[in-house]
Amino acid sequence: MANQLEEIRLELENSQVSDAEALEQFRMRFIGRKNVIGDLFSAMRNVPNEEKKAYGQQVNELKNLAQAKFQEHIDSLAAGKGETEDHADLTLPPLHSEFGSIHPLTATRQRFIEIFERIGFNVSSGPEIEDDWHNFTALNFPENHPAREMQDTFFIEKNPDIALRTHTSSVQIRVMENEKPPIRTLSPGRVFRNEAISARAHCVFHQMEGLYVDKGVSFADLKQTLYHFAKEMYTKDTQVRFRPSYFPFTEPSAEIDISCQICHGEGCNICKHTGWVEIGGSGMVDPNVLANCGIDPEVYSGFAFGMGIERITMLRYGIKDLRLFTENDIRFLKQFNSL
Ligand code: 2NM
Repeated sequence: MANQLEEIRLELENSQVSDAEALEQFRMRFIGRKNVIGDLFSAMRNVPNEEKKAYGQQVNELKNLAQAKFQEHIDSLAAGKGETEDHADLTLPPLHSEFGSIHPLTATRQRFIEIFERIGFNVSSGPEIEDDWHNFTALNFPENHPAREMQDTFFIEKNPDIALRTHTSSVQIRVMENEKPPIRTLSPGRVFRNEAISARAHCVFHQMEGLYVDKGVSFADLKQTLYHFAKEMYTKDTQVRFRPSYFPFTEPSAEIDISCQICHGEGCNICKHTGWVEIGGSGMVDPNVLANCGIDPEVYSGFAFGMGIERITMLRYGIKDLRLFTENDIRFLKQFNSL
């Protein structure tokens, strides 16, 4: 008896119906008058009294299963019909398809490039896995500089020194080694630093570096170029200020601040009530760096700058947490679908 119940259950589970005729056969065997499940109910009188209850329950379950399967077969035949016979129902609402959109970091990078291409810059790229020379030594980093430590840089091999680049200045070293001035180039790309992930830091982020080397390039050129950039990337009334700073690869060096885009100088959390926010660093390329790349510092001079694309984007759209860029939350991303 138990065997027979199990056999019918398997038959139902495995049943497949490919056309109307097969559906009718299924109906006759499991649903119609005088079906196999009805026979099982009739057989109840031969079941010992103490087993009747359990038996009845199992047969009932089979009856429900048969009904569910029958409906499933009807549905799948109906669905298939629309396709094979090509009778599209033009009254149905359209299938909703979501189009992807430009990621805000991509939009900022593209705008950055657009602004600088108009003043004669090209775009350069280079490897994300760098050697010590291009990432540190050519950039005038001293032998004992803390950035060369394992806790700041992801090394692939410590000796010979192969690491994930910590900035795209390494790309600009490659450009200076391979090309003659005038050089006007932008180097966008992923960079890697061994940092804990937070709202303000990530071990992978994107940089945009710029480099202009020619005869007679001065700090005035640096300032005017970055004024122009700030007004184009943000608004025409954006103010720029330079604060003295230090980098191994530039002399003199300056941090670049812009007037706060959130409060316009009124004072807010973003600018910590100073009215100014830092967008990057800059400076005149150190003569040692030019010489390291085979460019005569007695003839040529240059300026360079570096910015985090995440930071520029956060200020542009008022995004408060860096992690939003990599979480791929559609609710965040779809807000940029008009870019
Ligand atoms: C910065 C700040 C200041 C920079 C220097 C160079 C190179 F290759 F010419 F030496 N490229 N980028 C530079 C200068 C980068 O990032 C905060």
